[in-house]
Amino acid sequence: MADPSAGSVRSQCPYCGVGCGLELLPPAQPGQAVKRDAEGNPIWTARGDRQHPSSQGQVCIKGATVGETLDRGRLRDPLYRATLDQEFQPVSWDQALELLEERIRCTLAGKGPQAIAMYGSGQFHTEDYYLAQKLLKGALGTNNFDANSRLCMSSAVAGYTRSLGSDGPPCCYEDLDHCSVAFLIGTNTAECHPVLFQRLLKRKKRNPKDVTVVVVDPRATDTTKAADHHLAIKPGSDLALLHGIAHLVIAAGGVDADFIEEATEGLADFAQLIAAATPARTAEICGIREQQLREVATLWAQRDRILSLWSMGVNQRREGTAVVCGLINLHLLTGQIGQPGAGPFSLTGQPNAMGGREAGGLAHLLPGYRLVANAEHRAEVEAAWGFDPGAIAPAPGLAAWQQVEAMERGELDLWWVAATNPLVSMPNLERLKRALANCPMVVVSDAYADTETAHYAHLLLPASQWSEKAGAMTNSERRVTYCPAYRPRHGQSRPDWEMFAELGRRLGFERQFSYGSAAEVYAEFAALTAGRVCDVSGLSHGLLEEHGPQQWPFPQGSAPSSGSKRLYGDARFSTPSGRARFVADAVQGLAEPPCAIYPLVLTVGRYLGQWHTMTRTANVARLQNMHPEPVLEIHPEDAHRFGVVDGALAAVSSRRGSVTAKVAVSDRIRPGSVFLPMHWGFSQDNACEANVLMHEEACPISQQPELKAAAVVVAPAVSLLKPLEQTAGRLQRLRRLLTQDRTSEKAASRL
Ligand SMILES: Nc1nc2c(c(=O)[nH]1)N[C@H]1C(S)=C(S)[C@@H](COP(=O)(O)OP(=O)(O)OC[C@H]3O[C@@H](n4cnc5c(=O)[nH]c(N)nc54)[C@H](O)[C@@H]3O)O[C@H]1N2
Ligand SMILES: Nc1nc2c(c(=O)[nH]1)N[C@H]1C(S)=C(S)[C@@H](COP(=O)(O)OP(=O)(O)OC[C@H]3O[C@@H](n4cnc5c(=O)[nH]c(N)nc54)[C@H](O)[C@@H]3O)O[C@H]1N2
Ligand code: SF4
Ligand SMILES: [Mo]
Repeated sequence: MADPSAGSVRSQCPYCGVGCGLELLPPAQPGQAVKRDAEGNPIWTARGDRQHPSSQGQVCIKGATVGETLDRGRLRDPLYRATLDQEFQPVSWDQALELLEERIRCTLAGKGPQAIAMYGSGQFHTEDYYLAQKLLKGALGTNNFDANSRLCMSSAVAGYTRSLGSDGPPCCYEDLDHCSVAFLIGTNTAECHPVLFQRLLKRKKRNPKDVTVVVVDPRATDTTKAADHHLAIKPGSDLALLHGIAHLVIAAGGVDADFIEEATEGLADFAQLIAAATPARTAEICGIREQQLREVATLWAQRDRILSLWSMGVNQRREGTAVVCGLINLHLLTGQIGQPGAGPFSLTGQPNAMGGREAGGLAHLLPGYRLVANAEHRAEVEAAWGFDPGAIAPAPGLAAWQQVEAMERGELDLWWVAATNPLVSMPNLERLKRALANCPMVVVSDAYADTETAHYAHLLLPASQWSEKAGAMTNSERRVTYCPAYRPRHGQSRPDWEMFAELGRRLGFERQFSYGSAAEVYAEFAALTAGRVCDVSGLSHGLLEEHGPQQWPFPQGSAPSSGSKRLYGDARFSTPSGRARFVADAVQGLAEPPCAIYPLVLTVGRYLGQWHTMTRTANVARLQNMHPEPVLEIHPEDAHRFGVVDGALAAVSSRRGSVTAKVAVSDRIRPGSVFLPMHWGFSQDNACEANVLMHEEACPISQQPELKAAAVVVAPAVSLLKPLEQTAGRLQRLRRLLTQDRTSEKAASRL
């Protein structure tokens, strides 16, 4: 019998940061009809790759259906309009790049490089990220490159750096098999990192006593179903909780004195700070019973092999960095780091958020975990890139929301948005929309046509996406996977890195931007990481293709599969003294606490079957059927108090605006809190622009906005409030835009 997997290819799933291995089978399988999506496009079938060490053949519903998302609704040609009230017209790539080049030259000669900014994405491949850095930070002389990772991982980056001296998650997925306590804080792992959650759940089901699961989340979620202890704390009280646990660990003598003595500094200040974090006070601030707190603190004091996992419930806070450091403090106090089953493990959100950090993908970073503010680092990168000394500006560039504020003040001439959809995902959306009106040129490179951000663009550049371009991605456990181009590029689309390289050449940097392939780009990046914490100088596309995914550090000359599972096994950290630091931050709480007018705390998160702004997942019937609409979760007491009824509509209002959504009354959420999903932007049927309600106040250290909490009020509504953008004019324009693409005619007719 013919091998059913003949001609299959291996890659990393392009959705979440678990980074599962996928095996992709061509549309035509021996003896079977060609598989097609609802519009007749041939589709590749995805299944778990058994050879991938991170996921060992497992896959969730998003990964399994990714093949159905790759053709529908795609942007096919470059499109341009001089002003937002005009219709888009197709232009050639040559014209599109000339427009960009002209704008850049004109801005450089006028306002200078600071008037140019790019907002990129953890969904870039590493090669895209790397060349975006080189173009903006090296060639143009502006550090105004930031990414949606600012909304996602920047508190983790800042927290690791403050506590351990460098970014870099020290753990690996195998730790889920070894830990005696899994401490899940601010993560709905079951829905957002499903394959990791299943790995833990399987172990728990096999032998419930083998691992104790603690979940800290104001809501009961699918994740809390596995919990031995669910601490449903008040939103934003995590730091108080962590300090309270530390207080009890010290009181119980549960500290690892040898580890503290040999490997840490700063305990005295920290111990002094948390002396006031008594159990009674902590339980009150967190809104939990003292007994619950004591039980969980006893685990920290007594158990070995404690693994903590966290994501957005921690990072997306005005005190996000402080909470990350507060969690690392507990690991330092108990010596739970660098050993099997132990350590502070941030689960990255996007498939290549990690690669982005390695490639310098935030406004204060340079490739190889280097810092813009460090003169030596700048000189190393300038020399490697072949730019004059001083080419890289010495100050960090504008972080994501600072770019918006700069537009508001009329200081940006060009805002280039690539592989992210900020008109859904950024906070304070109405303010963002107003700011955009002040920017003379907004460029959007996206794989799909009907993104909300496209409505605010002058120039749309069609991007080839995962499966159409070769590149590397790094998952949460520092494992790099080669992702081959196995399908033809859609329409006239081009990989992001190719756009950046061609623009670099057009701007006169022929030598710096001439590459024959993505493999050459990767080779240059990899060489630049030699000797750094995230050393991948021994990796290449060729090695990854031949030997499969590899974990870093992987210095030049390393043998395949010799990458380190864990960092800091020797208890030497990346600080100048080699010691990890206790960080003593006082508790602040929410930036916008509830008040008499807005008495509820809204939190915004995710559903298992939807991915962010739904440009891909809305195309899959199975996923749409799982989550046909956005739903407001509210506790029965609050529903009664505000007069809203299960299944009816409610208006949710904050200081910044209102949205409507269907109500689900549920005692799974804490009284005083309500929940909305982030997914439904204004161009979706059932639009519910949750981020209209959210504020932009951010952690002062990481600049990550508090996207997990805003003060709101809820009231019954009689009809769905349609976002302003859903007017006939805009929809008609979008319909034309979509029909540029033959395969999307049906999508357009749905509008
Ligand atoms: N299905 C799916 N999976 C995804 C994504 C997706 O869009 N869809 N996106 C990926 C990306 S980029 C990311 S960043 C991750 C995000 O992954 P997660 O962080 O797990 O997901 P969220 O739903 O944003 O938020 C997690 C939880 O934080 C809780 N929370 C809210 N406020 C607080 C608080 O004050 N304290 C605590 N302790 N918890 C709080 C919420 O109730 C929620 O259950 O998911 C990744 N995986
Ligand atoms: N209130 C609230 N807001 C949030 C969050 C939250 O929890 N609460 N989460 C935040 C977080 S953690 C994140 S990560 C963001 C996510 O928010 P976004 O980044 O805005 O979400 P996506 O829908 O993933 O956007 C990715 C875009 O890139 C396009 N794309 C896909 N592949 C490619 C490619 O190869 N090249 C190019 N050029 N384009 C491509 C897709 O079509 C899509 O338009 O949202 C943030 N916003
Ligand atoms: S768990 Fe994440 S990486 Fe794995 S298949 Fe699902 S979406 Fe893809
Ligand atoms: Mo994210």
